Amino acid sequence: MTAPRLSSATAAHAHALQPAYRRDSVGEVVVHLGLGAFSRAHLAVYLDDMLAAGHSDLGIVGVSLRNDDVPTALGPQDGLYTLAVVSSDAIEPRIVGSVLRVLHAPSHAAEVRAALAATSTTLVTVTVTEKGYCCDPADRRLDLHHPDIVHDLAAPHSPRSLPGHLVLAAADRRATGSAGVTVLSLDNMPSNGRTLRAVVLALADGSDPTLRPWIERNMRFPCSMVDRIVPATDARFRASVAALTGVDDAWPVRAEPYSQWVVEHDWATARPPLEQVGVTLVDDVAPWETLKLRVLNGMHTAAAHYGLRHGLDTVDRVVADPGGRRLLERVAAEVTEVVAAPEGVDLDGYVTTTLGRFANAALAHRCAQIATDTSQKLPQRLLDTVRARYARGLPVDAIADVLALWAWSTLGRDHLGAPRSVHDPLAARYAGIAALDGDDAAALTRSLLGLDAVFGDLTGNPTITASVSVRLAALLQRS
Ligand code: CS2
Repeated sequence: MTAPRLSSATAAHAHALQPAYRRDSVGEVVVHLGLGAFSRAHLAVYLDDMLAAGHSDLGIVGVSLRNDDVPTALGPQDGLYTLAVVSSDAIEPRIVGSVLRVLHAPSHAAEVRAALAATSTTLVTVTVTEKGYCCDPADRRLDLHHPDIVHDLAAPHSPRSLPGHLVLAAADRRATGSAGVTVLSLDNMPSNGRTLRAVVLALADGSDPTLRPWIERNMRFPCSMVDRIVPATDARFRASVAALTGVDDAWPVRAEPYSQWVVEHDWATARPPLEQVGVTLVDDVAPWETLKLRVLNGMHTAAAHYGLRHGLDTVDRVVADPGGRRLLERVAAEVTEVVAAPEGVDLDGYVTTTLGRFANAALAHRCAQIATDTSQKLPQRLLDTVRARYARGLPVDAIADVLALWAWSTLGRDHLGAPRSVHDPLAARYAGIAALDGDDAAALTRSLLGLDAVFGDLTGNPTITASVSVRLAALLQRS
């Protein structure tokens, strides 16, 4: 017999932890933009815990800005989905109920606009990944030539971009006298809130300059640091969740047991007591985010490209490989030498815990997933450490190895030399560079490290270029 599809009617039959509250008495107060797996395994779970703790005013309207695959999967399930927390010895399924409604922005434009403008909406949360901010990764300023920004400047009432939706929300809220709103980014970028505020203000200046003072007065953009490893869902995992719970979920998500969220105090309205569900509230998130981006995400990007080069498809396999583990430890050492630990954090312990999390084989976290969009990730994950080291006259060795591995990855080959697709906003640039420079390591390195949107003030830096070139030559020789 096939398992029944998950929905409000069937959820109670699932062999899984159930929402510990009545969903029909929960109010829609949060609009979440970008309903990917990460937000469903992180934000929505913290809010599910808040709802269970009796804070019934934190229901989520989930919005997918581009693809309709999540709304298509979760719509018939009344927004319900299964989170499976996986470790080497256990898999713990839980039905998450905090997402009350699921919308696809291009096909539900009026509903999305209404939800963002509603007085009852006091919190807008965001996970759209780095490229959704429509800025150059190096300087994080709004790219006015970005096709979605060009579109949104011309047609501000039918936005496509994240900043476009927020500028329209500001205009609508000003027009209707709606109260202020907190816009909380959960994306893996430095100063994510400040970056978001800057792109929203820059777009507003281009479409309706009178909005700026309203936004400055009524919208707050606290920064936050998020941490939980959430690999993409595949068909096998979906089948194993159905077998375990007895209910078919079109898009369950899996995550490691570890979860962390550090959020700044600066809210437009009364802040819900998130500390009750394990959120750390701080005045300044910077030390937390710097540590996490440079150590954890830096090692992740290193693992991803090492894995691609050596035919190791998942992060746990890289950690189990002596050369892979050594590279990650060397990267961590280069970072921790020049990073300040947040109060109460022991750097060595942080690195050890992180490597232990990477070793979780039950996650099957694919290197190819982490290597996606590396051009958007390099500045904050690795290049800021290069800058910090150069500023102190320290050399860069392990990170040069990683940059060489990334340079090799841009060629779009697998470890056996077969073609491999590269998923990155700069994929076409990479292909152009490869076509021109062939396998000439020095020329390739010059071209790739000449990408100023990525390398900023390190563009063409002779020291790092020389280090990477030598290493890339060795990688190409062994191809
Ligand atoms: C990963 C992150 O895909 C990636 O780039 O490095 O998504 C990572 O799993 C999270 O930041 C962990 O908190």
